[in-house]
Amino acid sequence: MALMITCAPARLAAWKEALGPLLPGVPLRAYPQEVADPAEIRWAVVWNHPLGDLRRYPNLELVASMGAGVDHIFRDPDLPPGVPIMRLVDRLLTTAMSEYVLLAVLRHHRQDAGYRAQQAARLWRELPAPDTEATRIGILGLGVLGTDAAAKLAALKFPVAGWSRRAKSLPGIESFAGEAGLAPFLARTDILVCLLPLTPATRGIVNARTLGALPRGAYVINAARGGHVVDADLLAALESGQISGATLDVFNQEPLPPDSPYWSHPRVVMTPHTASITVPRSVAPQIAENIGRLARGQPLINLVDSAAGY
Ligand code: NDP
Ligand code: OXD
Repeated sequence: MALMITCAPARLAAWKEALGPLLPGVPLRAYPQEVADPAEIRWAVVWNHPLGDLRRYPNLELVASMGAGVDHIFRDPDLPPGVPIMRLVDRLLTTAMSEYVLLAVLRHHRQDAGYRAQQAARLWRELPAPDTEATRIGILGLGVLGTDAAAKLAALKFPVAGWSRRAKSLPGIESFAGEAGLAPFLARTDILVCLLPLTPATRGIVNARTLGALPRGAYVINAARGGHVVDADLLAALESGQISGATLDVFNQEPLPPDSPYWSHPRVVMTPHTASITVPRSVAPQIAENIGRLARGQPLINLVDSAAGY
C-alpha cells in the first residue's frame, strides 16, 4: 500500500518531508513518475489532478485536498464513487487568510492608495478621516475562514455581517442566510469580502446584479476563487464607479494572462493566489490522522459533502 502525491513538481519535496515521518513504512509515490502499480495506491493527496485520473486506483480509500478548497477535485466529473474526500482546516491557513483580509480592508479604509499617490507627487494633504463604526463589512461565507476574519474585523470595531447557507449565531456578527438573505446583506455592505467555496451554487455570485445591490462606491475583496466573479461585470462596475476598487487574489484563469486588464487597473490591487498558502508540515498531521482512522474504522475528520461540493 502506498500514498500518491499529485502536485506541481516544485512542491513535491516539502510534501514528502512532511508526510514521510508521520507514515513510517508507507511508500510516497509522486504522480505520475513514481506510480508504477495503480493497485498499491490507497490514499491520494492532490492539487489539480488530471481529470479522470483518480478512477485508475482500484484500492483508493481517501482523497485529500492540498488546500481548504475542494473545487479542484469536484471539477472532475469522473471521481471514484464512494471514496471519501477531505479538505484542510489549519491554523496557519486561517491566520494567513484573516491577515490578508484585514490588510485589504485597512488599506482601503485608511486610503492607502491615495496617500501613496500623494507621496509620489510630494503632496502634504489630509484626506477625509475614516469612520470605522460606519464602515460595514459583509463576508460571503461564514465558514472556518470567514468566521475568523469576521471576528478579527469586529474586534477592530467594524460592523460585520456574514452570509452563509445556514443562519449562524456568532457574537457580534450579524447573520444573513440563504437566497432570501442575500439582498439585505448586500444592501448593508460597504466592503464585500468573498470567502465562499466555489460550487455550482456560488459560481459567478459576484456579478452585475449583486454588485449593483451594494451601496454605490462599495469595495470588493475576493480571496476565495476567481470563478466567483464575473470579470466583465466587475470591470464595468469599477468603470461606472458603482465599485470604488477591488483587491483580488484569485482569478478565473491562473496564472492571470498577461493581457488581463486587472494587471494595470488603477483601482485593483492583486496578488497571485497567495492570500493563504498551505504549509505541508502544518497540515500533514490531519492527513495522517485520517489514514490512521481508516485503519481503525473510526469516523474521518474534515470530510467534505460531495452533494454540496464543499
Ligand atoms: P468552509 O467550508 O469552512 O466555509 C464555507 C462557507 O460558505 C460556509 O459558511 C457555508 O455556509 C458558505 N456557503 C457555501 N455555499 C453557500 C451558498 N450556496 N450560499 C451561501 N453560503 C454558502 O470553507 P473555508 O472557510 O475553509 O474556505 C472557503 C474557501 O476559501 C475555500 O473553499 C477556498 O476556495 C478559499 N481559499 C482560498 C485561499 C487563497 O489562498 N486564496 C486559501 C484557502 C481557502 P454554511 O456555514 O451554512 O455551510
Ligand atoms: C486553498 C487555496 O484552497 O490555497 O487552500 O486556495
